[in-house]
Amino acid sequence: MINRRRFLQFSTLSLPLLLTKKIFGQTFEKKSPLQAGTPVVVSTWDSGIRANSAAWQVLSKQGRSLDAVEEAAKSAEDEKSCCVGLGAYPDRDGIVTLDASIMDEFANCGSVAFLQHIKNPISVARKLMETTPHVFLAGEGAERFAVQNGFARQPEKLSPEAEKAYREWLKKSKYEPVINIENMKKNGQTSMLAAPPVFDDGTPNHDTMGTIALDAKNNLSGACTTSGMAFKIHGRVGDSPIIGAGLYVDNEVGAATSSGVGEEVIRICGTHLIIELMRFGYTPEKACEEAVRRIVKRDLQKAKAFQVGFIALSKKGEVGAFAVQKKFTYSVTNNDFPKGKIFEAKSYFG
Ligand code: SD4
Repeated sequence: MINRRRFLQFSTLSLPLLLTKKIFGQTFEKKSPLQAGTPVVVSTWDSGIRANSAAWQVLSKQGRSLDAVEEAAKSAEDEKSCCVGLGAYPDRDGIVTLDASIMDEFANCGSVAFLQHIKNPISVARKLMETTPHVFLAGEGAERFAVQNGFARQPEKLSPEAEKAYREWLKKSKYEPVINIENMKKNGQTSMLAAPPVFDDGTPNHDTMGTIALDAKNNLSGACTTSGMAFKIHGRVGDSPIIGAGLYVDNEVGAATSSGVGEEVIRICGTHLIIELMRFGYTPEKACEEAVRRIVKRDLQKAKAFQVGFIALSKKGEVGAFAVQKKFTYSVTNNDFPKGKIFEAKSYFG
């Protein structure tokens, strides 16, 4: 529902007419900003505003985008949430397994998947990228690599919130991915698996954190970190640690990342597709839209019941996003909005 129109100065270059709307009690820009300039950081979801602020500490001091996106991901991993880090919801066996990936301006990349007991998977991914010839480690080998490189092995223990959600899930043991899990209750919806937007102690919740950034030297990087789909089959890996699916960066073109049902993103090599479309002239938003259309086209009926959202950033500092369903939000922080600003992506349905 559009409730007002106004001009918004997003950059020194453009004064686009933007439509705003109110959801979850907050005002979101409905149309993507066209030009966010340099430096800029963009993260998935409204909770991305906190990840962005960690990244902005680096970017605002002329720091490197790679350091910025790692800080953003770490800040999400350190917070309590349903969907990132060791406090997140477990798989169907009650075990938390984590996926993360990182990519820099030289197309160096590092990923870890199905990693247990380690607090900051994103830093393990970076370590792998910077100190070995490999790009992807999984499971026990990834854990061993982390410990050998000084990462502390944490005890296996669910957070109280995850324990509660898991016990609830065990009553039916049904795999039921939830659209916009982070924002469900804000939206008046309920589900057995709905994560609270705010935990009992006041900590705000958040979903998978994908972050892309362009630094003052005009270099792009990206990071993505998640516990994957709650109550997944033990060993399941989603799109987030797969380069070209949940994250892709090409320093000549742009960077993109995703959130939502990873299987759908993997099938179309989502973020690689977006970057290739941008290479041939699509704006970030149009490229994200085309990726969403490919997903939806494969199975229209099925697509009505899941969410996938993409965000993309061009080498010129243009920002765009698109999602299958409504209410996919993302956060942008730049010199115009040093405290960050939340936008709602356009979507295929709604
Ligand atoms: C996955 N894409 O593991 C992740 C999960 C996610 O919102 O983004 N949830 O498939």
